[in-house]
Amino acid sequence: RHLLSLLLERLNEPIFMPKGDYDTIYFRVPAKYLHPRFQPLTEELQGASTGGAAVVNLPEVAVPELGPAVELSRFEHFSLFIPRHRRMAKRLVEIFLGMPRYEDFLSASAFCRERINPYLFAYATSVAILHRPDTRNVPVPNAACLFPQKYLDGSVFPRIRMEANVLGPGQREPIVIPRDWTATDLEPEHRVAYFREDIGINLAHWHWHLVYPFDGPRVVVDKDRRGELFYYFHEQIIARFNFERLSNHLGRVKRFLNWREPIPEAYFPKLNNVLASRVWPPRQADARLQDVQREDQALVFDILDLERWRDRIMDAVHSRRVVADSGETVALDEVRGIDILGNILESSAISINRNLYGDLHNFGHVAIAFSHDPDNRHLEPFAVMGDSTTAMRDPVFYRWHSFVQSVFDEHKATLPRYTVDQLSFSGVQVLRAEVQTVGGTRPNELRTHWQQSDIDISRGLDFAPRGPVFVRVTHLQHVPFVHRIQVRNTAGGVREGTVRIFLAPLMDERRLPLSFRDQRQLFIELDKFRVRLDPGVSNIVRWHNQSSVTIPPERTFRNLDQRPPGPAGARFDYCGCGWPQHMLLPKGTTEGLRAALFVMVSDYSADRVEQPARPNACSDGHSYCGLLGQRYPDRRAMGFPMDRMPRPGVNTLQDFLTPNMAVAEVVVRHEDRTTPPQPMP
Ligand code: CUO
Repeated sequence: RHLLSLLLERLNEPIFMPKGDYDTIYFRVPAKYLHPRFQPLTEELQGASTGGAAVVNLPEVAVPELGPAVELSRFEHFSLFIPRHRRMAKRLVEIFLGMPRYEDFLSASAFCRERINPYLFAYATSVAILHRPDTRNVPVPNAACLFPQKYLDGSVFPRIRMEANVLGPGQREPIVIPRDWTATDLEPEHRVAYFREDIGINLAHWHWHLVYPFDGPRVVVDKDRRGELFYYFHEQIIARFNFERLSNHLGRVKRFLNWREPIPEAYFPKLNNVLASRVWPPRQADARLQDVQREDQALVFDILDLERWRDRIMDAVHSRRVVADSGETVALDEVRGIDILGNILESSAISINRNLYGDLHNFGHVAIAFSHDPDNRHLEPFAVMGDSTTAMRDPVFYRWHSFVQSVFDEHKATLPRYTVDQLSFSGVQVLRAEVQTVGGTRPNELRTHWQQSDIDISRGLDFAPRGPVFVRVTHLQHVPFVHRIQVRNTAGGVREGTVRIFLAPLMDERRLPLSFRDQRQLFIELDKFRVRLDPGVSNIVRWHNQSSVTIPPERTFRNLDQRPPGPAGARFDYCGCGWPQHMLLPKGTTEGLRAALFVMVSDYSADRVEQPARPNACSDGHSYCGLLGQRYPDRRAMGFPMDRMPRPGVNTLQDFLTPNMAVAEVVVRHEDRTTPPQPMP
């Protein structure tokens, strides 16, 4: 087990308490590292027997001034959306990145662990692990294992403590969390709660924001096309959520446009902040946003500020240029426009002009998150929308992000349409595309059902007996399937192509055919990969779990440092960013939801990005996450070829097709059965 991971476990227990699943590691640190409350114990601790546990002596390092990072108490929530917290996180990340050697980083972490808010500490340490060259092979611990209280029903914890205190590791049984634990179907939005509250989806979102922080030292923020990836990842989340809604007879999400109107969607998260023994505040139906006056968070802004930023950004989009901080005008063109706009709108620390365009998306999260107590009169912390770990649970997340997407769409609508020439791949035709479900009798039928998985949350349980304690959750799953694609190459030589596979619903909420204009925005990416095309006909076979969108289930449900490391660069590298495999497909319906499977093979010589191959670049989920420490591995605009308005004369998906594309009609059929937990590596 990795020492850094041990430092991130059970963060309310002081460092000198034994670590590891069975108390096998004991950290001995300089007395001055300890919390002042525990320093009188120093002598006792130095002489104490470690009961056979391995002792790790951490050398004393000179830790620079922690500055603002110590201002957040142990018992508060931490959120990057709040500028005061961003400054704390930035300072801490700077300190960790600045430690010359790995051992110094480890020791500085131990020092900070005793003084810093646990969520802030875990965030900064995880960012540093991802960005230090010497910790490339260190797994970033699974946040659901460290902080189960941000993912699981609060009522689990007393039950699990009882289990762990009374029964030994061999006798414990998983605590079963039912599928419906936050609401009932009286609330229509609850029909898609399994998506909003999915552990894997929430982990993917948390991890994405860990890999692409919008604030922090420049090396952490300033990454290739990060603004565009912010656009694309969230665009895909909305498309996937809409697909899920159509699978449950709900209309597509309504954008949250008028911020003075009440929000009809309520949300009662039932999460406990066990570190602080506080619940996450709910939001009643018809709550209204108000001006935020949270002096406690050094945070004061008005709804009018949001509206002003929105209008300025819209002006920029429609005039196709932005004004940089320096006063210089920069075009929002087809190459860099979306990236510049993404950084402005989010906003990130590399926004071209934060004074003018503000911090719209982040402050929208904050305004919604404080709607229950905007001036701190009740001393309530922010709600789930205030933390990227929990934000996706709330129905309003999707309404807010649909608004954000609509600004990006306005920009995309100003760009030239793709011409037939830009879409084609000369000499290459896709003859046929289909999917085959394992055990299925008909082609082009995808199948989903429910499945249980166990997750060990013992590392998130402070002051509890050691050894694994499992909770059993129920989530969506699909039956394994394979893509079969037939491609003919008559170009007169070997060619290389990029296969791009998308899926979109065929019918809208009224069960009428979707126009291509609308359907275009509902395509979810299923896979993208490179192929070699020999002259003649190639038969391409691609499995569901090879998808460039997803990560394998063990990365969602396991803390990966528990398993023996695989060969470097192998499939089981330690990267948690990516969509969970079990949520690759929408649920579909019992009668079978009709959908369009779209397959395109583009010319790899135009897609290719020149860069040295690098082991452990976290390549599994690259469609939504890019490659760690490298450029985004596809030169085309993200979402290509569905990202722009279609050329004139194209009214249907069929009209859109060029010979290197094919469409198959598929159905996604859901069976209401639940399978037991599957063994994982
Ligand atoms: Cu991911 Cu709003 O950006 O939560």
